[in-house]
Amino acid sequence: MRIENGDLKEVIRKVVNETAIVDVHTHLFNPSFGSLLLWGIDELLTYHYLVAEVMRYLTMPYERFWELSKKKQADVVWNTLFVDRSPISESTRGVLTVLNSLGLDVSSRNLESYRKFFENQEVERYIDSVFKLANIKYIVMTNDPFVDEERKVWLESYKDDPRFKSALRIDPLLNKWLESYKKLASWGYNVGEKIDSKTLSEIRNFLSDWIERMKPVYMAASLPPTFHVPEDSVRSVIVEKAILPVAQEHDIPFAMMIGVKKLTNPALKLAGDSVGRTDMGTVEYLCRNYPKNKFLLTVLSRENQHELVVVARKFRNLHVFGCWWFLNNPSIIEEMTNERVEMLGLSFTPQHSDARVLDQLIYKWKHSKEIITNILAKKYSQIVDNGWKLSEEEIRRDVRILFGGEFEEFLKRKF
Ligand code: HDL
Ligand code: ZN
Repeated sequence: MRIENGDLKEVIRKVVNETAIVDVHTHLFNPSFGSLLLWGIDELLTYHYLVAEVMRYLTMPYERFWELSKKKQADVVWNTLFVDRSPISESTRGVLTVLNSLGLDVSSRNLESYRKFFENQEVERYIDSVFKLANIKYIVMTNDPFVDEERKVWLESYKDDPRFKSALRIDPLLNKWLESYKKLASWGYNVGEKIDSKTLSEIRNFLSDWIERMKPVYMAASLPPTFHVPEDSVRSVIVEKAILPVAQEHDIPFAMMIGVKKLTNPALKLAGDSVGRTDMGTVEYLCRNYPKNKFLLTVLSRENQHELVVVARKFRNLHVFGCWWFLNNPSIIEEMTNERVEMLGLSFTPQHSDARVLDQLIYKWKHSKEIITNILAKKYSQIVDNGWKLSEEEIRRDVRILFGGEFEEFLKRKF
């Protein structure tokens, strides 16, 4: 059915809302991980984004906040950011979007009534209703074998859930080698501090063992702005001599998440990380010198985004995804998604939720889908104005591509 310009935006909005989403990066866990899966109002209110925001108004020592119970921390956030001031930041607005989407009375501002609602939820059924509300096909978890509590589940009680695919996360291997090699040794890998051929071969065995166990969609690491390859560093050698050969052998991408300045303010804990601009020359070097490897990439600094898109145009083994973390705000999502469509067409994945709390899937996707709808409406109307005839089916095809289709095609491609 041909669409006239007048109906275009409504058709796009409908298609965007009806297209099931592949969420390529989250910190959610399937039910077999128990309490590692966070959900409910007190987790929403104590999300580290909101902790950073609430601390700006408080003089209490950071330690005192951390000593409070989760519920008391949530009370402080609610009173400071929602009652004493209007919740117009992206993360506070997000909490309201969740409550409203769940059919709760946001105008009541009655935190206890919201708590009652969540207390009455049963986690498995609640997962179903959140996935349905957000229209999620499946999410990709962040699975770190260096986290004791998580490793225990993988080794003893993991149960597969097709809605929760895994990603092997290896930050400690790359960023904390002096601690990690001791852990690898304690797990029976014959590694030493020195990165010699024996240690590299054992690191490859460690990665292969966990790939066999987790069946991950990709291997991932968050990396500092100073991430450089090649360089005379442990990290650079492990990337080139262990991660890339194993990734190619198992035909999975290496997902680089670059630009995090860890613990700029350590007292804020998870909320204490900051951002720095990175040198995209490393990405060019890796994509050029490892043409048979596949790379997923998201970069944290807004100042890197234009060059990120240009680099993606140069390398078909590079797939760009998401508006990550400090970029996941309407004003920047709009800028980034426009330049990505303008230079990459549909060959990228515009968004991931990065959800740490299950219910965040609802708001992170609702907010982004509004922006993506507006951008697509503008881009399609420009070609319709040139006489291009467009059908609803073609829009449905294109949105499927953006919401995970191209990502899945990229995973299948052999270079
Ligand atoms: O390293 C990452 O995956 C980041 O997303 C961090 O987890 C960060 O704390 C975060 O949650 N950002 O949204
Ligand atoms: Zn993340």
